[in-house]
Amino acid sequence: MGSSLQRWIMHVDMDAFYASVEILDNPELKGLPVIVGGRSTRGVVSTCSYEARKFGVHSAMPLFEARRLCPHGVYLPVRPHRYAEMSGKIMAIFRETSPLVEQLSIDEAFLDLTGMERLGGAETIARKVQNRIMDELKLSASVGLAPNKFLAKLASDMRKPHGFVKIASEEAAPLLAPMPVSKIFGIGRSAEEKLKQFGIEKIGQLAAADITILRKVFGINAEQVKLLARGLDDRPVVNEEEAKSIGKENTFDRDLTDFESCREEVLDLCGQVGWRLRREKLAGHTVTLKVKFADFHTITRSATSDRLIAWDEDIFALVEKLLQKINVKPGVRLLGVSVSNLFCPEDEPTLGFEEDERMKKRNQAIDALKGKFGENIIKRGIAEKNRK
Ligand code: TTP
Ligand code: MG
Repeated sequence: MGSSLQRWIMHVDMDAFYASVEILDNPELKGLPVIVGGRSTRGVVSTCSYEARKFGVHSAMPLFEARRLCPHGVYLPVRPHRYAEMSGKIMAIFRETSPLVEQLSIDEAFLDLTGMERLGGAETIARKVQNRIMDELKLSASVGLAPNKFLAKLASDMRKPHGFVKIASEEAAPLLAPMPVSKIFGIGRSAEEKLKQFGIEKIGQLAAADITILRKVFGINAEQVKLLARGLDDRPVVNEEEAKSIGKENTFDRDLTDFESCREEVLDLCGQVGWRLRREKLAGHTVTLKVKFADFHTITRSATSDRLIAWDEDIFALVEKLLQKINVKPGVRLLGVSVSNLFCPEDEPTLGFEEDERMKKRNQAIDALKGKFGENIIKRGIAEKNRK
């Protein structure tokens, strides 16, 4: 990998984050199955305590199903501001620890701990971070420490809750070999199925696979996937500039009161944001939907994806979900869509698979037209029919 300095990357992911914050604020709930969801989440579980997981309850499960599996659980509505507040305190500890912190979502981040030997070395520092979160914030985090991002994230997930897993370079290949290929982020259902047709189900088989076979499944990303399968990943930890985002918003002449017209406007905005992103050769991990209501009350809702997002369809898929959770009946005056957590895709493997290829072609065709005739030449999808 060129560099002589051994890299140490730490990945921290909070345990049952929303539920843990609820228990922090209501200590009498400690040890009980606590399920958080509802109100602004359209009846699905956001997360639940590990006690509730024993009953089979998990994130994104409909609440009625959770109630069936765990009728004696404590059901609480989400309190996004409170979680964001605690998230800020956690991130502050990270930023005191390392100058290189990359926040991935509300409850997880990478910290680059390379070259901190004089401060006691990576493991000492990583344990100190985990202890500080417990001592100062009374919250439990799981930690992975490894020579790269891929392994660090894998490690933090291995002994949840309150795990601490360190993976050394030489341990990576034997550890990965028996794992299913789906453990590699970016390998979804369809790629998994294709690999299976070639008899590849375990990461070890992927690491040893013929590159021409992998090209059939992963296209230009085949080499990258093969490196990941061998436990190699040289993506840097990137300080995200929170202020940096690309977005577009639209104020309407008349307030929108039905979901369908909001959806159309949002689709149009996604097309504009996607075009701007691609023009700047950027892609992002986080999409944000901003809604200003008739009474000027404004809310923002964000979703973060492991994958880099730059195609209109990907942006829209996430934003549409966010929109579905919002009651637009009171009247929507303004809608905005933005993408943040930006990177140059070349810096990161966007494991684009076959369904992405069609999307890519479609987006590129639109981009070519917009580049030639200006941004307003095309409105995306359903928005087209209602415009002159
Ligand atoms: P996660 O880190 O995926 O889950 P978690 O922290 O609750 O539990 P774990 O110990 O397995 O890490 O997500 C962080 C928070 O994001 C979670 O507490 C609630 C929210 N969330 C949702 O609202 N919906 C979802 O589908 C998921 C996965 C998370
Ligand atoms: Mg978590």
